[in-house]
Amino acid sequence: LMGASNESRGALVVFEGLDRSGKTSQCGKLLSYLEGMGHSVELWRFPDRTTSVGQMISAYLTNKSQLDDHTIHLLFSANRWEKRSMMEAKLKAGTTLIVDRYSYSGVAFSSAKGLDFEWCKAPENGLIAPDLVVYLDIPPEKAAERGGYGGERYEQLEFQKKVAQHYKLLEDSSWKMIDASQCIEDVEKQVEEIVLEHVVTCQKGKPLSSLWS
Ligand code: DGP
Ligand code: NA
Ligand code: NA
Repeated sequence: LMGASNESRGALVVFEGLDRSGKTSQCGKLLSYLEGMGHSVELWRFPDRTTSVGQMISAYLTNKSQLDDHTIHLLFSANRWEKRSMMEAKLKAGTTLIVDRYSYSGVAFSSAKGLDFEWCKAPENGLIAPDLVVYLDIPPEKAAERGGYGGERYEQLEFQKKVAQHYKLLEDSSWKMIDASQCIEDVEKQVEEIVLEHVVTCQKGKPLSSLWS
């Protein structure tokens, strides 16, 4: 990418929220919306279970393996690091990335288990900072009512309540909170409005920055 212009880069748009907050469907809707407007856009997700690190994470989440809390934390982080250079290349080439979960999940879920908050943040240091974090805000009880959880390791109401508390400690100026207990169409409209502004700002040459900025 040497010599590539910083103009007209893609935006890094991250979705965060509790399990069953609607992230995955809203990411899909946003992808179609931006594609329909003629933007170059891709949908990514973390954990990316397709890599070898991702397969270890998947085995852990489905309770097929047991790992020390610190160990799994570092694997989730490694899974983001192994995609970092591709992420930078895509953004610099003008592709907007919609990312279903990122470092905020990493910190919120692990610190909810009792790991030290700053220790949890440290391995994320230097990953690309999102231009926008869309937080789909939903009371844990309401998320739990939505068609039930899938039975993975973290999908339990009491734990999700702790995750919600730790997420709130991570909110900064890049975050937009959306009331995700609204109907799916209202959430979709709000997401579209918020994201459009950011895509345009990045196309005007806003430089990339790093976590935790
Ligand atoms: P998902 O595929 O989005 O349903 O995520 C799987 C589960 O893993 C979900 O309960 C959230 C959790 N999770 C996602 N990213 C991280 C992370 O970086 N660290 C930890 N500890 N948990 C994560
Ligand atoms: Na899940
Ligand atoms: Na999801």
